[in-house]
Amino acid sequence: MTRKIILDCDPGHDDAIAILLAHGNPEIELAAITTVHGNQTIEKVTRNALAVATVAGITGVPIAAGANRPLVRESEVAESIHGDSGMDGPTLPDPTVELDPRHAVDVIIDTIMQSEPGEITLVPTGALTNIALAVRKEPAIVSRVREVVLMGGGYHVGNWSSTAEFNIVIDPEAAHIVFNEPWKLTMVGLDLTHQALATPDVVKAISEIDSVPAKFVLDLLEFFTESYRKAQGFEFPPVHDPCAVALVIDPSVMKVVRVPLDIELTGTLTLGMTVADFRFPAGEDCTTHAATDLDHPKFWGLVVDALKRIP
Ligand SMILES: [Ca+2]
Repeated sequence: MTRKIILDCDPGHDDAIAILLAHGNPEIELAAITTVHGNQTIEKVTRNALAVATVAGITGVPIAAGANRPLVRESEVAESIHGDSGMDGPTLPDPTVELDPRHAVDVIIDTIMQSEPGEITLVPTGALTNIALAVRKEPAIVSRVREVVLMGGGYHVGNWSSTAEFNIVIDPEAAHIVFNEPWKLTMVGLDLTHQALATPDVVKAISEIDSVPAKFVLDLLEFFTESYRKAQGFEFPPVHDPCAVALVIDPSVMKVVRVPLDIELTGTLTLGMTVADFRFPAGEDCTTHAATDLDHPKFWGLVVDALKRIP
């Protein structure tokens, strides 16, 4: 059975690789790609999503633009990591794929409500603004999605502040809405994604694939490696977003624990922190989960295999 996902993203180097993993893996069907402000402005990340779809030959998948700013706070972008375009490094083709005229929030709602209950999995890899707006506009989506598997947060470490991760802290109110709905939610956060390093053996395996999408990924990783070295002192870059897609493909790719999670909205030092309560074993009524340990070879094996399948 293929798994149908809506990928809500802000491409973004690692978002682009998440799109390619979802497209190239035979277990996943992309029901829609929706974009949200984040790594760059909504105009830039939407253009990037269309460019990735063009490179990968993705057709027949609705691609729609969403929220241009957080619910409450001023916009913030991650230019230090992703550059002026939001996806610096490769030469971006002029998109040949058309943008869906609907708002991303309506595409999310329409796709879920027109599918069977339990058919759609939401995979957000950016700020949670679109998902929060969709929940408020059509609360019935909460019981209809199979689960939410998101990249964001972290229970030990932040990257945009000492305790908060970028996707969460740029729109903490949206994250608060999404984490507190009673759907099954899995946080693939920094504790996990900082294990998903694009090490030299990974780059070598991708460089042995002779295709335009593989070359595109190499160019993305070259820029990403340099920006993570300069901005955050990583030797090899953590490639966050495809980890969430990988968990949907193969649950054995990482360990996940059930744990109560909530979003800090009032802390002076901890705004946007994803607070995990590890004091007691979580009860059956707890719907939130956190990813802890990655099988690095298995994860990158999925990415390389997907790239080999995209001509
Ligand atoms: Ca992202």
